[in-house]
Amino acid sequence: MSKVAFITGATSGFGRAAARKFASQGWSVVITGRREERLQALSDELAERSPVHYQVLDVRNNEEVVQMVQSLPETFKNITCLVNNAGLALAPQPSQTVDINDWHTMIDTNITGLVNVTHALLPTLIETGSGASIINVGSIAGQWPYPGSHVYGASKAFVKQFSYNLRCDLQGTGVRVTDLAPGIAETEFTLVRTKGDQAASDALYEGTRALAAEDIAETMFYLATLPPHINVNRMEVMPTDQAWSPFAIHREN
Ligand code: NDP
Ligand code: 8X3
Repeated sequence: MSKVAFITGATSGFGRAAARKFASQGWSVVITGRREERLQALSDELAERSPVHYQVLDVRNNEEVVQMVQSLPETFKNITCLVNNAGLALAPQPSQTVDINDWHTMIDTNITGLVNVTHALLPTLIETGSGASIINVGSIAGQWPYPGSHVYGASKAFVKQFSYNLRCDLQGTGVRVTDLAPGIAETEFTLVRTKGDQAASDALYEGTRALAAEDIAETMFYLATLPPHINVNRMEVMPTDQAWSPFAIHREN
């Protein structure tokens, strides 16, 4: 029987590219997200190559998550790789000007959603044991501060520490955990962050070579298929065109 990857946020960006990558390598894939028509289209595309199961899922809703995991079809129940990818940034403005609801949405999705799915899938991952992996999509924003990152970066710092802490508890089970932390990547991420400002999204990616969703999908597949005794704790991946800036100094006048 083929290995099964369970991917959250598979309707776009990294998640969709990951579904394509795993399916192309003969894995069965469980694809989830909130936009059903996109799941249906991806499912139709992938079904030609590999077994696929799709389910509309809002990761923020723990009841929905538990129910979905419990009702997985028999051939998709034994998960080898969880790609905890669903997430978003909102409100790239200074903290003092943001709508509190945007902060709550990021916490509910990037933190609560990620722990909901992890908790529901831990039993099957532990049952799989050696070779199983959890790939938590963090961000460079979880490591490096920048203006307008506020709760987004903090939520990704949570992903990093949660990943490390999970490793401690899972020692001896064979289940690996990685905090995969990408830098700038061209997906729908900035469109979501700016609430639909296509010009702002285009401007961000213009004239530089950002990571593509497929680059991160390759990395995910690499992590999931390393020999079972290897655990990459954290992998930070930036495009060559991205680096750090000097500290900002405020001056009077
Ligand atoms: P996209 O906006 O292209 O994809 C985000 C995915 O998350 C979509 O499939 C969306 O599906 C899903 N999602 C959002 N909210 C929910 C929810 N409540 N329940 C279920 N699914 C949800 O962005 P990316 O592919 O770039 O982002 C994927 C991950 O990568 C995120 O965690 C992001 O923080 C992280 N990241 C992105 C970087 C970048 O520069 N692009 C860099 C570093 C990290 P739907 O709307 O259908 O529910
Ligand atoms: C997304 C990458 O640099 O916009 O996590 O924070 S960045």
